[in-house]
Amino acid sequence: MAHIGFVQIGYKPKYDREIITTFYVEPSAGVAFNEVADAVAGESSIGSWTDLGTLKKSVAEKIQARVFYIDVKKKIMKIAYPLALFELGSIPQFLSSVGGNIFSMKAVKHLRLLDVEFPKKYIDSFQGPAFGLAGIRKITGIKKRLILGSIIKPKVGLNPDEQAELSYAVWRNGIDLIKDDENLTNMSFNNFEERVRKVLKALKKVEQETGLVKLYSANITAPPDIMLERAKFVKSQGGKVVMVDIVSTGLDSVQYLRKQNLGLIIHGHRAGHSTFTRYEKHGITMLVLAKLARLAGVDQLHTGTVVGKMDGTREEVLTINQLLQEDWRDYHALREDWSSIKPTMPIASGGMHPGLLPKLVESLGSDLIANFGGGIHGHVDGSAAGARGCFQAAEAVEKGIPLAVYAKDHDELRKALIQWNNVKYKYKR
Ligand code: CAP
Ligand code: MG
Repeated sequence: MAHIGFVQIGYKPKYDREIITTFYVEPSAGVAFNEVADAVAGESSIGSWTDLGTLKKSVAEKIQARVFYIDVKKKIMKIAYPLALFELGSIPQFLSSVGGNIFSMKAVKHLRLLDVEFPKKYIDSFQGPAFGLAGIRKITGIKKRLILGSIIKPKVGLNPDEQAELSYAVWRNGIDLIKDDENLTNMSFNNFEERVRKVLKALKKVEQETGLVKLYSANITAPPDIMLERAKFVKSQGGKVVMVDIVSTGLDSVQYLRKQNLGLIIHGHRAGHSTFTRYEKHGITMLVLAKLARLAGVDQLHTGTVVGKMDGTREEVLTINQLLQEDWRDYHALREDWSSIKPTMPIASGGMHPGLLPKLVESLGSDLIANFGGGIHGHVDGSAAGARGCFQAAEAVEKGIPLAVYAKDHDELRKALIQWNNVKYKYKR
């Protein structure tokens, strides 16, 4: 019976033929690091808890996973998985192996998939975004500046007429993109089709009046058959964007939607990702989720703000948005050159208000969408004024003028700065 050793320190990974993963791992009490490394690499590839008579050594040599790097002090290990272990073009199958049983093993106290690197052949088996960052800029005609978005608030509670009216006001006052909130789908008092029809009618009116291109990201989140019907409906009404809660639906539904080639921008909302990304010692990082979302076909993805209300460190968000480039092999996600796969546009959202814009741009640059919910609809003078306040803040940042100076003759910005002056989000974990 063949004994397969999955720890092979010194093995040279084949970046063109293997998927390379980086894990944080803490063994359970009484388990040695090498032992847990062996168990994780085995369980996520071809091994079991015992040697197998059914596993031929010649086969194992070709397709076994190999732990080729271990840092016991930092609790880090790297594993190389031959491509033969994976079904090309299938995110569910990928997750069933490197995101599967290994997280439940008793030998493992904590395990976290920190990063993954895919070879070209694997990347090429996915469609990726239909439009991506450059495509969105082309559609909107916004060449370089920040794209401004607004989530209509309250999340749920408005009817389609109210939502269309608010959308009109916000678009008319400088906002480029309106989106539904993550939990607004097809509600008893806000029917999906009626909402889409009315909001898109308002959109066309604003476009005619201003000559600008506006976007409406309609939340089509649902079981896949219904989601597809909704996407087709959006298309039939002249819509250009659909939003999917990618964790709630699963990335396979995103892939399915992308495969229909409907010519719609896919907006990825990540609600729920922290159920597995947030705990620093266990789970799968947002970086890995972002890479998978890009493969699946998400054109624009929520990745965090650093300065807003949602969790996410500066380094993490920069890494996902791919602005840290000291070592390309360690820092790549949304914008790395993935041959046929287009870059995904980051969306900064969550607790944003005009006063935070300079810091946001300082940290993350302006090649992204900045979204405001409460920061527009909570403005003392209402949503239209809130939109103007955000637009003025963006103008000031673009011109390099401090907000306090710009606010002197920009009333809505001045009021927003006073209103949210004390909102700092400085909570400690
Ligand atoms: C923001 C938001 C978004 C979060 C998601 C909300 O509204 O609509 O869903 O930004 O977080 O419901 O909180 P506010 P992330 O502007 O009113 O906060 O982008 O980090 O995934
Ligand atoms: Mg939301």
